[in-house]
Amino acid sequence: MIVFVTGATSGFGAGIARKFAQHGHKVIATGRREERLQALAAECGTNVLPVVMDVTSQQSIQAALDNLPADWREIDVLVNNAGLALGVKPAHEASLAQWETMIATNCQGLATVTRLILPDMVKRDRGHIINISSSAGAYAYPGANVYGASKAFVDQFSKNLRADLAGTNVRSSNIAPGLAGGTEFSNVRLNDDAAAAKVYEGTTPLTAEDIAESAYWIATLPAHVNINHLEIMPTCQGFGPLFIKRH
Ligand code: NDP
Ligand code: 8X3
Repeated sequence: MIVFVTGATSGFGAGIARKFAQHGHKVIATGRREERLQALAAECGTNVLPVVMDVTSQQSIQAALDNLPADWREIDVLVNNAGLALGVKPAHEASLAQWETMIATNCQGLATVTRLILPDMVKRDRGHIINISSSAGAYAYPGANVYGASKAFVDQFSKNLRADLAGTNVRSSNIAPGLAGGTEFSNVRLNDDAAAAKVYEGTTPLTAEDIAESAYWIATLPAHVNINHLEIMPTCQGFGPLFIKRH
């Protein structure tokens, strides 16, 4: 298979790229940090093609696709993983610029990459879109405001792709992970490495390898099987009570 992974410079995306490459698939590993992509390609060998791409720029995505070598063009699996949370302030104090970046990356970017890759999948009547949303798309928590809403977009977009792709052999799946450590997610969100490390203190969170395992399983099921939605949490994570203000 040819697998196109967004956000392969770190965390889940790098884990997913490694997993598919280790199993002999060709991986187009994309992201903004070129040196990370080069290191991944050096580690994994010729199965990994490093391609610099910013999902917030349609021009960058189009250039990445236009410049693919001839034998890397028939993308079988698109893993829409690139994404980020910025900040944990309540909505009335949050940064508008950070909100814009999250929407541009997690919603607009994911939709644009999909729109530019999907037509060829439909033409070939073969392909698979695997989106990475989050438990934050389904469960509200303080400070998740736009991040959680952007992941709810990913959940619903994944389902609506299923509706549009009905009658084709192109699959659409959504993975919604809960707390996952060993990635740069909290470093980016909090912009403070010490605070980021504290998020995982005393927990055994999900890992990039766990998510890669799930993505690989979803993509290698028989062609007639479509996993619509897969919610995964670490065993240490559960549900809290609804908040009640008492006077
Ligand atoms: P990381 O911060 O480790 O990885 C994020 C990746 O997204 C990086 O490779 C980064 O690459 C890429 N990215 C960010 N902005 C852009 C952009 N504009 N263009 C291209 N690539 C971009 O985090 P995780 O691996 O933890 O997160 C991966 C996905 O999983 C995200 O969508 C996140 O929301 C989601 N998620 C994470 C969870 C967690 O607890 N860790 C749980 C649930 C979901 P670069 O900066 O080089 O461009
Ligand atoms: C990342 C998981 O709980 O930090 O999407 O929002 S959480």
